Amino acid sequence: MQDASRKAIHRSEYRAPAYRTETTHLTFAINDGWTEVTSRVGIRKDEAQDAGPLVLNGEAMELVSVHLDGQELAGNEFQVDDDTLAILSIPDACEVQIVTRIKPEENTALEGLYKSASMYCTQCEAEGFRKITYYQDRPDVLSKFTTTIIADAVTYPVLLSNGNLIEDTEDAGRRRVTWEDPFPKPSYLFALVAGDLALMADTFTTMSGREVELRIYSEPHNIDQCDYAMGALKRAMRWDEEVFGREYDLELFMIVAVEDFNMGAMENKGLNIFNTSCVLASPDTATDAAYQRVEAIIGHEYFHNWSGNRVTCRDWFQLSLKEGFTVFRDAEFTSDMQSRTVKRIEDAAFLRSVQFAEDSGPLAHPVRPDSYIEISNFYTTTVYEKGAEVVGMLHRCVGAAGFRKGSDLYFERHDGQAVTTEDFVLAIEDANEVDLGQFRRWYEQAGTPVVKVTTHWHGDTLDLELAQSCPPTPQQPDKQPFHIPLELGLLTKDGRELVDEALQIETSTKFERRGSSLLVHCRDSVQRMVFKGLDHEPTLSVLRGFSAPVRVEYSRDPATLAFLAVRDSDGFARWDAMQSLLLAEIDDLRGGAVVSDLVVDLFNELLRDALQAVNAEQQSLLAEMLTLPGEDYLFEQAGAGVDVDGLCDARAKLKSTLAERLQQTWQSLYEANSESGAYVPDTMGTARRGLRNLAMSYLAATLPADALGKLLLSHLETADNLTDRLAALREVANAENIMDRQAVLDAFYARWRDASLVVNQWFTIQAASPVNDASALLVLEKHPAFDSRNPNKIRALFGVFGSRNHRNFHAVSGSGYVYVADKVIQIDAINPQIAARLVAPLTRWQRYDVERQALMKNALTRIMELDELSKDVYELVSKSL
Ligand code: B3K
Ligand code: ZN
Repeated sequence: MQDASRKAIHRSEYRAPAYRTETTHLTFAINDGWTEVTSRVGIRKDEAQDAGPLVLNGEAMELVSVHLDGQELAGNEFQVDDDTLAILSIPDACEVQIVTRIKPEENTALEGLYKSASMYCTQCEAEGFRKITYYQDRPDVLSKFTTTIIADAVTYPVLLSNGNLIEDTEDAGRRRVTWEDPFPKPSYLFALVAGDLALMADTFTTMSGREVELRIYSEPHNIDQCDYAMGALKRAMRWDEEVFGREYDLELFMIVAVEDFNMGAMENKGLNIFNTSCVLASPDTATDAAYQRVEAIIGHEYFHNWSGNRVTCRDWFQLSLKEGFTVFRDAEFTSDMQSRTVKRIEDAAFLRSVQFAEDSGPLAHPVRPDSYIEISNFYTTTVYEKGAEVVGMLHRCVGAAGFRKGSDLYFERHDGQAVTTEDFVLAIEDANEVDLGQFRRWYEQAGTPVVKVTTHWHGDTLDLELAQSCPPTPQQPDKQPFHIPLELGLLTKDGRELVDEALQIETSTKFERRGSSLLVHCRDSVQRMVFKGLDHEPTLSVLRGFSAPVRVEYSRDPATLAFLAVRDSDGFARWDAMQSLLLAEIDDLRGGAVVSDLVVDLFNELLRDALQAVNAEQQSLLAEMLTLPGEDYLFEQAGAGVDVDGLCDARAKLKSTLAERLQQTWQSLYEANSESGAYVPDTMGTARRGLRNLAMSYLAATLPADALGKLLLSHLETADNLTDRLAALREVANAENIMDRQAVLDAFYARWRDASLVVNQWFTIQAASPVNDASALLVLEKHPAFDSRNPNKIRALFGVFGSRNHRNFHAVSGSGYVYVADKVIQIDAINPQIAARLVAPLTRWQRYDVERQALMKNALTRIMELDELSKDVYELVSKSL
């Protein structure tokens, strides 16, 4: 790898393209072992630009010929290097034809055109199209595509591309089809699929009465697992009409499920391609969480048709323009389909444990990054999830109706354009006549802001001070104050919401009433509010609804937190109070304390509520509240010098004590939720299984080995769905002392060996088990079902070990770090994007003790010293060392 290709690209260097590619005609002749690609493009000079040569991007292919307006170019009329082809002299308007040959069968990076099982498919975002043909592979070049595919008619009866089918013929055993996409699009939205696929078809009538044909394709043995996705697609299409006024725009919408895929799914125009794990679902192969994920991702990719495809990104620094907005849209969709409160809790928990860690480490970057070496590394939780929080704050600031006005204006103004996050903010601003000047810092400044809350009670008055700060991040030592919308409430000791009553407030801070809360616009480093005329000191509830992606520093005694956990009217705030209480408790346990009666009593009270709860909303909220904070969140919260074993031990101690002291009640909860009819992945069934499996996991923390073995076996054997089976299998895998542990795991594999997605879960559970260290992983990776070329399998074993098996990844011997570094090196030679994902846990070395730091740095240095290192892994490792 030469240093040249490791050069950073800067946002400030953006220049509009000097040439437009107005039309693109592609012909793919697919043969065994090689594919010939003919690209015929209509090029026009942009008069406003200073045009030099026409520089096309292209990598890793054989160039056959170049024609300009029908004349073949001689070798001295163009220049080719490792990643470009430049045509030196170009008329103002012309047609360029380029013939290249590629080898999809040898493409293990799964970018461009590649083969997955028996089918050909593509992945072009962000820069995969340049592995198909020489092209202006950048998102601000929008072109109308016509695509012809020629392949063996028997082996590849299904030939798909974007848009509408306009030609379908057969000659001498070769099938030839042509697709035409009427909407101009950038190359990253191009897609092609060729295979022998089964089809599930349906229709959808749009809000204006047009009938759209819906098709989901998969390998034949999976087609009976596509009906849930089809239902979700129809719900998403209707929801986008109702909530955002967005109607689908082609006559056909297709989804194809593929086994080998680097991420979840891809929103190619009219032809979404999905990882099987994000589209297939049946009671035996998908958990409740997987059903929810299928619905969310089907929605996400569908919503991109407007937020991403009709209006796209000017350059890749604007990635959050489409991703942050679309994650916000899919979260709203899920909130409307499932439980809004639980979705908010799940999203906040994920952000806090994963994005906060990213934002406080060496790879921290703004939602709109300033530079990158490899753009694939910037498909991050900051760009996606924090980006969605930023859009959510805009929504909160202008309200639902104002936000809709803003998004309508955005889509109307920019339909068919490639734009920036600034254009998005401007549309919200213009539609609502608000000043979002300071708000824009959320796009510019990295790091998680801290809001320090101080209260002071005197006489009949509560003084409140909110002070914000933001720690330094790479290249950004000093931060300006953010515009933080902070939602708060005040509770009387009998649980009344004071905002509902006549409350005297003195402040120069802008705020507004929102239901039982105040929405306070914190814009200065310090904000003060004074609440007067109170007859006793109220309890302050801050960050209701997780109204901003910030850390709150506010020390409260356990009794106050317990009160909020039970009495707050905001479900998120109840859960959040519980989290704060449990974090403090775990910290005390680490220091040698015993579990407090207050926590045991609170659990007892919530357990009783869970036993009496009648609706799914209450049950699922209580299940969240009764779940202990995850180890990754404990590590993230611990700051520097994480005490890995101390935290894991303290958490385990808390769990076993709560299990033991409340064993009867857990048992009752288990039994009360055991009666159920046939499996339905609805909110009621999901909530009941959630409570029952939670109860089982607490029981597992206290039952003696033989009783536990019996419980788990019966749970496993009587289950009629994967959620329950995996809940039991996880406890089996985590239990060191169950006699037939290995036999149960083997039997599970033998039963489900043909269901690839279930086998992935079987690997995942073992890779995450605290019983399994790196040596156990070495055995697992030799299992015949493991495939080191399949991203789902790589994630299930290597990814999960590094990100979820904290005790063994961080083993003091260093064996976990050595193992993960070995895997990064192995996978980097096959698939750099996936290797870069695996290396992430090692890049956080600064957070651990000195001994572990040295071991982690050794592992990183060993990777860095490789001769052949992808720029994906190079960028992450070099930035973190
Ligand atoms: N836009 C794709 C992600 C592409 C990732 C490229 N490395 C899926 C999505 O976010 O919808
Ligand atoms: Zn997306």
